[in-house]
Parts: sequence; C-alpha cells; structure tokens
Amino acid sequence: MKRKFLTFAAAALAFGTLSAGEVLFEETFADAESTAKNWGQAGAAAFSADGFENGGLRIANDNPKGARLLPIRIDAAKVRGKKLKVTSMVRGENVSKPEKPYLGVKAMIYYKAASGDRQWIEHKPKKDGTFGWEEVVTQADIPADAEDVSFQVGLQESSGTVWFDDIKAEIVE
Ligand SMILES: [Ca+2]
Repeated sequence: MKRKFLTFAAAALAFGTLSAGEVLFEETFADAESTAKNWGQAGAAAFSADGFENGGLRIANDNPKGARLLPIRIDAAKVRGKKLKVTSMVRGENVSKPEKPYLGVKAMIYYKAASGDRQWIEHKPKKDGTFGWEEVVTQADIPADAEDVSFQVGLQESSGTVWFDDIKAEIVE
C-alpha cells in the first residue's frame, strides 16, 4: 500500500500565531530518537519499525477497563481561537467494543482553557474489531483562552492493538 511520506516539521516553524493552512507538525515516526523527543519515553517504548515505511507507534492494551494513551503537546499560543485539524493513519487488531461510544480507539484533541472549560474531542467515525490502515480526522475549535492543548492516541477501555503513523496537525481556520 502506497502511503504519503511526511517529515516532522515542527522545529522548522517560527514562534507566533499560525494562519489557516499552516502546518503545526507532521509526524512520521522516523526513528526511536525523534519519537522519544516528540512523544516522551512512553512514545519511544511504543515505537515500532515493523510493517512501517520508516517507523510508527504500536499501542497494545490488555485490560478492557484500562487505558493506554500517548500525548504530544501542542503549543497553545499557536492555536488559540483557531480551528485545529489533526489527520492520522490508524489500523487496529482485535479492538474490543467499548461500553461508551467516546471510548475505544483514540485520536483525540484535548484542551483546557483559563475559564476552566476542558474538552476531549474525538475523531469520527470510530471503529472496533480488526481494520486496515485508514485516515481519521479530528477537528476542534480551540478557545481564545486555551492554556493546555494536546493530541492523544491509543486505546481507552478497549483491549486490542492499534498502530498509528503519519500524524499531521494543521490550522484550517
Ligand atoms: Ca512512518
């Protein structure tokens, strides 16, 4: 299967507010070192070369009541008052159907605002069971007083395994 080849570009971006169409980052999981830098040690532990164009994340969860989520921080100053879109490639194997529709496979935008408002925004549609690579899109309107923004991938209250690659975050409005 032919897939886009993307490079991580966050480091190349200057500080400041982004405009529509500007890319915050493009993550290809090129190697364990860059994955650890962007996603922390848990990301490095989930790094996998198996079956990927370069590398990707493999996240397994044995406990159907447990969660395994990996976050990448997004600079809140760059996305305040904007519409943030994150596109991810994901596949799954034996993902159990969660009790609630917002649980299960996660490709989720999280924000916390100064007002106290906290939101967890899901990609749609969500799948369970076994499925091949597909592109999923998560989109959120980030409030002007957002102080903490992240994107999180993994499994919550579903057992099974998911793989992630080619994650792109951009400003669309
Ligand atoms: Ca990759």
